[in-house]
Amino acid sequence: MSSKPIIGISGSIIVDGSGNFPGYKRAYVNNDYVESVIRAGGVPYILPITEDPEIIKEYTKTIDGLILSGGHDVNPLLWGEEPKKELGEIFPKRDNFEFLLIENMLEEEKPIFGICRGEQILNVYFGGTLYQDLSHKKDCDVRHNQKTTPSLETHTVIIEKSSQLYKVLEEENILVNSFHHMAIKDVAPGFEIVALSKDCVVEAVEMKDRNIMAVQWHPEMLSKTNKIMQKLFNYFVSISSEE
Ligand SMILES: [Mn+2]
Repeated sequence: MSSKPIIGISGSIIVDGSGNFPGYKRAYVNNDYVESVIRAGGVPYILPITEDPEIIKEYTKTIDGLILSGGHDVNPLLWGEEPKKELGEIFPKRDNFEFLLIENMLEEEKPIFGICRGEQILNVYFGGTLYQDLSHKKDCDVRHNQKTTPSLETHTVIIEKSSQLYKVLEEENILVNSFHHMAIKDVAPGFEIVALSKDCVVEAVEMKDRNIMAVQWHPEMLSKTNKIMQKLFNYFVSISSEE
């Protein structure tokens, strides 16, 4: 292994709305993921979407750790629910890609860090369910889709003191940004809920024996100015280099 661990970041596809190639598909990740990994001493690799199992196997052999990035809603058919009216845009090809990535990372026994959609897809992969929209959750009255300024912390998260997350952040109460309308409903077997918002939305889970952690907010959008959030990437890069 190289001296700097290679961190794969699951990619997405954006359709170019303007310029010379309107309607053209581009493979991408938000650059904040790239910068957070570099600041942590890792080498970021963007993993373009494919459903070819051979290519995905090569991805996971090459990388030392995987970040599952944010994005589309997860297809509710994956946990046996019909789509409800409030469901946002889904991208089943990406769900399939990320399921295969997770499966191969588990085989390789390498760490995974899920962010936002990344937390949701991990929970569904391991047999949990999601709220298709937070309006379906009783007593949910915190704004979890803040609409503005990605780098602004808007709601409180309370962290379980016995968790790995607490060891990493060394804080019991943190402020996070929030750009989600889905959230974990039934947590998957093997996952521990380690952080909640004040209206009891699951904000972080972990599976310690498998080096999997996931958060519902977007630390990569905060980490440039917020030292606590950068610690998540520093920790993840450090465990990715341990094998
Ligand atoms: Mn939230």
